Amino acid sequence: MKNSGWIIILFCNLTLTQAQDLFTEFDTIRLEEFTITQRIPLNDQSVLDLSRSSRFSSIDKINGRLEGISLIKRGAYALEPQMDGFSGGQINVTVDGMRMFGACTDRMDPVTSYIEPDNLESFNITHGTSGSRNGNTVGGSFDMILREPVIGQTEGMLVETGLGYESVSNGINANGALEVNREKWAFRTSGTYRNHNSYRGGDGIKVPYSYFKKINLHSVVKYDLGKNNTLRFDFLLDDAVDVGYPALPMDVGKAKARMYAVEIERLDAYRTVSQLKAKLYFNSVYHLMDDSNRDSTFRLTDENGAPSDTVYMRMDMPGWSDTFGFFMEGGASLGEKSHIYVKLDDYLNYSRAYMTMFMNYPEYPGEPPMYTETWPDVFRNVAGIFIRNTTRVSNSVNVNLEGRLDMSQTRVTSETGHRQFAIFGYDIDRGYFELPKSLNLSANFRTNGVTRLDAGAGYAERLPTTSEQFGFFLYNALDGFDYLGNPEIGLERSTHFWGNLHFTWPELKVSIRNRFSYVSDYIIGLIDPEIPQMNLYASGVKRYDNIPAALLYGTSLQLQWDPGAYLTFYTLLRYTYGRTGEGDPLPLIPPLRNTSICKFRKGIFSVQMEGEFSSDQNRINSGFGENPTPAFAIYHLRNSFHWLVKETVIEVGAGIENIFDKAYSEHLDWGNFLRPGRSIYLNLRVII
Ligand SMILES: [Cu+2]
Repeated sequence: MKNSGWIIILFCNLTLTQAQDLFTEFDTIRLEEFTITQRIPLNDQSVLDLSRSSRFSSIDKINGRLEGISLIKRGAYALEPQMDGFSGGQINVTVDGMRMFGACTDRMDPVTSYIEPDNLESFNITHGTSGSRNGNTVGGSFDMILREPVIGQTEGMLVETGLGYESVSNGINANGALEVNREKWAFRTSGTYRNHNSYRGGDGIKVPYSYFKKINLHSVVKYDLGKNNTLRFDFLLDDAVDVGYPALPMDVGKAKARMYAVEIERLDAYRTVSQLKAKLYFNSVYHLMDDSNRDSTFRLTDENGAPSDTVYMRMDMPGWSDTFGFFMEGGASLGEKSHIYVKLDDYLNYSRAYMTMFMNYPEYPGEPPMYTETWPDVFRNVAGIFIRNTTRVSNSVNVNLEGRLDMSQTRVTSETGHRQFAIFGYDIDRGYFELPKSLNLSANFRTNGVTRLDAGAGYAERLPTTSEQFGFFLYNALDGFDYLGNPEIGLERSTHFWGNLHFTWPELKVSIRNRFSYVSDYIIGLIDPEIPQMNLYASGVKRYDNIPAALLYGTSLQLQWDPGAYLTFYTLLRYTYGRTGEGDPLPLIPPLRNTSICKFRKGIFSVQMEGEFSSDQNRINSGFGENPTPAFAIYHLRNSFHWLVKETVIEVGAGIENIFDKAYSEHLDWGNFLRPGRSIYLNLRVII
C-alpha cells in the first residue's frame, strides 16, 4: 500500500481514539506509530512508541513498560501480566473481546503468550472493577485487539518482512506480513518465528532452561456485504516447542493454540444506533509439560536428615482448554446528551489436565503409575449482560454508570474427579451456580484544555478459577506447596476507588494516577496441616480459601517533555502496595520502579538512551517463598535508521541492552534467576 494509504489509516485511528475518548474510559494503545497530537493527554499509547524497545519486541517487553502493569516471570518466555498487584483469575485477559484460558495448571501459558505484537493493533486496558465489559473482574481488564486490513480506500498490497538477532541468547526473530486491499474485500496475514537458546545472565553464566522456540500466524479476511455491513473471519495459530522454565521443575514440550472467529459488524446502522457487532468464536489450547531434561532423582532422608533412599520419578502432564463463545454489542444515543452501550455475551469453557507419575526405587521393580486428574473435566458456562450509560452533563463533564451481571454454572463431569474430592469430604456431584455482579460510577472533568480529572468508585465480584475451585495437587515452585482447590470457595469481592489527574500542555504532559482496592473474601492458599504431602518434593499442602480482607494500592507518575522538534524525555515512576487485612504483605508485589527514556530523532536517524531503576523489595511474605530483592539500575542504547527508496521503506535498528552487564532479577521473577546480561541486537525491516 502506498504511504498515503497509511496516513489515512493513521488519521482514522486518531479520530476514532478521540471519538471514543468522549464516551469511554479506556486507555486504547495502538501499536502502529502515529503522531501524538497536542490535544490528547498522555496515555499509554503515547508512551508505547517510545518504550517499544525494538521492532521485534515481544508482547512481554511491551506490557512490562505500561503504566500499572508488571510481569511475573518463570522463564524467558510467556510472562504473566499483573495489574496493580492483581493477576491470574483476578484480571480478564481477552483477545478482541473473546474469552480464552490457558491450559497449564501451573500458569505457564497466560493468554498473552499466544499473541504476537505483529498481529496486534492495540490494547484496551482498564483497571480495577471498571474493567468488566468483557467479564466481571476485580483487578482490571487487558483486551488485545487484533489487526485487521482495510477495505476499499486505496486498492493496494503491502509486503513487510523483518529479521533480527539478539546476542545474549543467540536468538533469531523473523516476521513477515502480507496485506491486500480491494474495493469489496481485504486480507491480511502475518507470521512470527522466534528461536532462542538459553541466555546468559549478567554474571556471565548461562541461565539453564531459558530457551524457547515458537511460531505464530494470524490471518484475517474482511468482506463488504454492502449497506455498511462487513463480515470478518479470523484464524490464529500459535505453536511453541521446547520452552524452558528456569524457575520451575518442568519445561514445556509443546504449547499449541488455535483460534477461530467470525464477526459481523454494522457501522452507523441508524442515526441513533451504532457499533452493532456480533461475534462467534472458538479457541483451543493444548499444553504438554515435560520433565525429561530435568534431574528426576529424589534423595529421601530419614527423621534425622540422613540419606535413606533414592527415588527416580518422571511425570506426564498434559492439559487442554477449549472455549466456545459469542457476544453481541451495540450503542445507541438517548437524546442529545446520553449514550447507552449494551453487550450480551456467553462462553463455555472446558478445562482438563491430568498427571501420571512414574516412580521407581532403584533396587525394586517399577511401581504402577499413579494417575490423578489435576483439572478433572471442568465445564463452566458464563452468560452475562453489560450496560453502560454515559451522560454529558456539560461541555466539560461526562458521567459514566456501568453495570454487569453474570450467570455462571460450573460442573465437574469426571468420575475420578468426584472420587478425588470425596477423599477430602467434598461431594462435588452438583452444579455450582453463581451470580457475580459489578457496578461502577465515574466522572471526568476537563477544564481549559489543560487539566483533566477522572475519578470513580466501583464494586465487583469475580469467579474462582478452575485451579482455585477444582485444582488437585498443583505444585507451586515458589513456595514449594501442593495446592488443592476448594469446591466451596466463595466469590472474591472488591470495592475500588480511583482518581487520575492529567495536565496537557503542548510541550509537557503529566499524568498522576491512583487506584485503591479493598478486597473482601480474597482468594489465597492457606496451609492445611491435616493433609499429608503427596509428592516427595512438596513441603506440604495448601488449600485455596477466602480470607476476610486484602488492600491493594497502585500509583504512578508519568511525564513526557518535548523541548523542540528533535528531543523527547519520558519518565514513568510507579509503586504498588499490598497487604492482607491482618497486615501481612501480599506476595509478589513489585517495589518502586522507574523507566526513563531520552530520544533524539532527526531525519533518517534516531538514538535513544533508556534507564530502568528498581528499588529493593523487603516487604515480602516468606510463607509464599519470597526472598528480598536488591535494587538495580540498568541502561539500554538504541539506534535506528530508515530510508525510503522509491516506494520501499528500509529500516535498520541496532542497540545494546543492559549495557553494563548488570546481574539482576526483578522481584516478580520466581526463584530470583537472573535476567539477561548485556545483549547486542540488530534488526532489518523492509516494507514494500
Ligand atoms: Cu505447564
